[in-house]
Amino acid sequence: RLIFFFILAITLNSCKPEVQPTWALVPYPNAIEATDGVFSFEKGIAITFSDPSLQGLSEFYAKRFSELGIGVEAKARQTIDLQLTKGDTLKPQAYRLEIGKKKISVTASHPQGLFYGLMTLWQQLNLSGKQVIACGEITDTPRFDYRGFMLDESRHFFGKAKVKQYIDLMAGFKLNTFHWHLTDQTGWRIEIKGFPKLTTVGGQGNYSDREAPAAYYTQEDIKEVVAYAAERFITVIPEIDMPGHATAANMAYPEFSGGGSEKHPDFTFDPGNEATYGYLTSILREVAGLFPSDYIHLGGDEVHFGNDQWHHNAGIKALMTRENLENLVEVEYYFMRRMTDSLKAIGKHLAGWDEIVASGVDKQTSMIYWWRHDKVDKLEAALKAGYKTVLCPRRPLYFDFVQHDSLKNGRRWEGFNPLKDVYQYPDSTHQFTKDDLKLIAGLQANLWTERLATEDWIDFMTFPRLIAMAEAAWTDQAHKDWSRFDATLPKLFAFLDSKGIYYFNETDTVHQ
Ligand code: TNX
Repeated sequence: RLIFFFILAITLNSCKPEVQPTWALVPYPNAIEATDGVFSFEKGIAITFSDPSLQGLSEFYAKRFSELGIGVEAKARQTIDLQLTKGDTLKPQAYRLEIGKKKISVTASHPQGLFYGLMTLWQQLNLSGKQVIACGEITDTPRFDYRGFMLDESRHFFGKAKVKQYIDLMAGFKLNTFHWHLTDQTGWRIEIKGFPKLTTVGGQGNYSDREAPAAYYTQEDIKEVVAYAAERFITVIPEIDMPGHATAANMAYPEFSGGGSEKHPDFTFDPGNEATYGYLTSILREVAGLFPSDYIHLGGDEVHFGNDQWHHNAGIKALMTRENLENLVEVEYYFMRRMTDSLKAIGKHLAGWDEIVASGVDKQTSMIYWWRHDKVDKLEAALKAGYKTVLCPRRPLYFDFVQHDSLKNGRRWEGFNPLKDVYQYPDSTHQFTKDDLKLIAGLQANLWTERLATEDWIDFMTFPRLIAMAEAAWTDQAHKDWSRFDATLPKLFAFLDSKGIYYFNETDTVHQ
């Protein structure tokens, strides 16, 4: 009996208290080592740094910590020291966090890495609801460089305040790219000074209400959002969809319309009209001036919906003869190559949906967004050709799809997109080779808003799935753990409650 207790005592002792529950972190870091003791924020902290370029970053976090009731002084016994290392092996987004009892050191090779290191601390405080955190060392680097979210504001317009709220939440979970779908059939949402009717006429109406007054972002609004995102190390990639999904623009300037089909009238720009290229290039020049991003997304999707009238277009016929193009798909590709040249002249690279894979656009600089999950051959073709590729397959990364069988408002297509599928992507679906992984930039969730008219609805479709995607994009396959993530959900829900975000909770009994 005595021996039994002796063995039990030894066993209990060797199973030191579980470390994991004290780290309330999403995305979960790729290496954590706990040490004894705690660091307390209770008596206030100082944020110290020697590199003057870190002033803005330290002020950003001084504000964040103050919001949590923590005193941030110039001098305090407890310090968070920010270090930028030169010539370190740390990648720009990586960070090292050494949490001692009196001092925390955050080290990175780039301010973005420091931003994530500090975000880890902020999140630990936020999700634990305490001002005391465990000591330890975290060395962390994202699995994928690109971690994105796309919002469609053409079908419904949500406005600056909502977009900033999402950008802030994205930053909280270390996402770094906001893909802003600003133009489509329903509405043109970005002011272009050279063509004012794009917004005053093309900005009218939304998917629920064709009579709604024009809603759009002025160039000042855009600059404000881009700066807000930049402060959070989020790149904003604008999408100006072409040659399809152009109906709103064509309402404003019908002279550049290539027509459409019965179901999708005026769906395309006219590739057979030389003036179209100049028109679109001047639009893109203004867009380029507003977004520091290397890429502008030119869509390129679903052109077949609207090219019925291309068969009868004399300009297109002449173009085909002149350029030796055999069919309308080649016309589409020709258009994309021309517009890529325009982008190049403006100093930007092309991003586009997977329809453009075979177009022959520059493989060194263009980026493909693979969305047609049922066409894996398009993904394979993109990788084989050597294109940098973002994975945003409709299943499971389209958030206009419902996330539970009990839900009615939202899409389904051979199934739907539950939280767990989002979390387990891409490992559940693909086995990528090392060479593939060199080309895969990362993951992105897309929120199309045909059926989502209100802020509550977009929240409900986005959360908590976006947080699951954030972990799928950051945390290595070996460190992903669905049950750990699932167990963190109550904390995440409390956090979302504190931000006034409406979300889907599978354990609720009543939905919608
Ligand atoms: C396809 S994804 C589209 C969008 C729709 C979406 C709805 C893509 C490149 N085009 O225009 O909104 O499906 O799920």
